[in-house]
Amino acid sequence: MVDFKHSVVYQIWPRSFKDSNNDGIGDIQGIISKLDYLKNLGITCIWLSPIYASPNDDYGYDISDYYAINPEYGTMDDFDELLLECKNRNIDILMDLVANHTSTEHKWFKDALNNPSSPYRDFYYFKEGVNHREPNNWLSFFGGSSWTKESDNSYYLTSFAPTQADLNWENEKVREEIYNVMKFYLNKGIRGFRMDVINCIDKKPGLPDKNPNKKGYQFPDDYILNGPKVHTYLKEMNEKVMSKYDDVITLAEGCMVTLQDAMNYTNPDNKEIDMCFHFDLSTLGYGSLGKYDFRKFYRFNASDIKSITRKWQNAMMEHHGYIANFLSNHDNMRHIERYGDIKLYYLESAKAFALYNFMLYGTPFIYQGEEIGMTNLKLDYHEWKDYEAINSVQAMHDMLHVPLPIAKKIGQYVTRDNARTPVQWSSEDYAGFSTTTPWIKLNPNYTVINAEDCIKDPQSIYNFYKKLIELRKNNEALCTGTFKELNKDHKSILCFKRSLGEDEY
Ligand code: ISL
Ligand code: CA
Repeated sequence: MVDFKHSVVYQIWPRSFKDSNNDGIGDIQGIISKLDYLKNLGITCIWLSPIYASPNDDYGYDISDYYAINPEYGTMDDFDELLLECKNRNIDILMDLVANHTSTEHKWFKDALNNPSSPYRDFYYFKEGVNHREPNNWLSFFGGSSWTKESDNSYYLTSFAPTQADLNWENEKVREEIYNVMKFYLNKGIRGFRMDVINCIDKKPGLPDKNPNKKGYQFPDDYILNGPKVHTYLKEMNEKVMSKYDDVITLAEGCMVTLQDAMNYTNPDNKEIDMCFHFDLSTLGYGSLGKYDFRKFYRFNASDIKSITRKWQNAMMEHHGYIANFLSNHDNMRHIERYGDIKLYYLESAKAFALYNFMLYGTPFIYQGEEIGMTNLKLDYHEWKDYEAINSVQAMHDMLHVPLPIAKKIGQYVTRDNARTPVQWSSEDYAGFSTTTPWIKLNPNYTVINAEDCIKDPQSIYNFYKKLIELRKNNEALCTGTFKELNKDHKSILCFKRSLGEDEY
């Protein structure tokens, strides 16, 4: 067992990790078959993106039953087997806790919808419309209104996809239900949770219009992000759930966490959670409306990376908060191309950024495939699977009057599908991921970029990651030592020192 400051976490997005029964969809038995690969890489912990029952409108982030495994991925027995096989190898598991919303297919929501006196209506935000319009002007994260119509003049809040209904955390029964889910999986032996958009669970009371004088949908920003009660709920969750178990690891995900929010969530004195992601790197070059706001042309330079690094590292030194560091995940194009240059410097890009991520203070996360240098695949519009991309392209067209061909080009560049193509295990047919056509297009470069070849080549990206992980695991200074930047004013070189006592890197 390894504590969170000494963990090295590997994110698995199960649908594209490894298919065991050759239906083209990754699954739990597929994960089990690759545990030795992960053990060999040296990781200590897996973060499993959602594997619960789901209609898959948002690939598992729309949960229809927290207590059931998506049959495409296997059964609860398969999951128990995964737990056991991980335990045998001293690998921890973090599950994804998606508690800001459920799928509209969840039995709570269905009851709320079908039965006017259902107690579950208060599990969600149902509200009357205003002047034949939505109850307020909030913009959804995925484009368009945050409200979905129930009937003529009644709506429910859906801050992400229209089939992801926001849960009302004011209702203490909702909180109890979520705590029960957490206990169910902790009792099975998982180590903890990565908490999906957990900074979104406190909505501004009364749900008022954002910027009421402006026209069109407005991003609700501080009306739904990092509200004061997020802290209240996390403290309660800690008291009722985490504190009852030994060594639980918790990680908050949520876009637009400010430095102060993050420090407050993770300061151990506050008894909330252990660590937090920030998105300052992944949102570099975005306009104020987020990923699909192309008005800054996704441009940035080395100084931007330096100042973001400085800001977060220094904050942790000063405020006793703690972050997890990542470069790629299932929500963004792969970083090797976003921050690096694969035409001129393929290996160098992968290695330089890996070195950066592993030498920082904060727990390093790896996203499946980055350790073998997988790249983005520019999928044609008709091949897209990502709801966010499909809807945002439409929203760019409708709201900002961007011509569709241009909107699609932007979508192709930033779509989450880029990071969701199947993991390239070998140069065999279907990249050794499956023996049939996968659910999403496979990157044809698997003949040259694949795990099997990487493992054999001592100079490969994979072997570089392996060395970095080993280095980090065996050197306390790299895990808990201080951070000090050395050449602050240099325009392009980032240089810093990690130290603990005499030990300096
Ligand atoms: O992708 C983003 C920024 O690049 C974010 O806006 C992202 O949508 C946000 O951080 C929330 O992501 C999480 O919750 C979503 C789900 O679709 C994502 O996959 C998940 O990581 C809703 O559950
Ligand atoms: Ca399968």
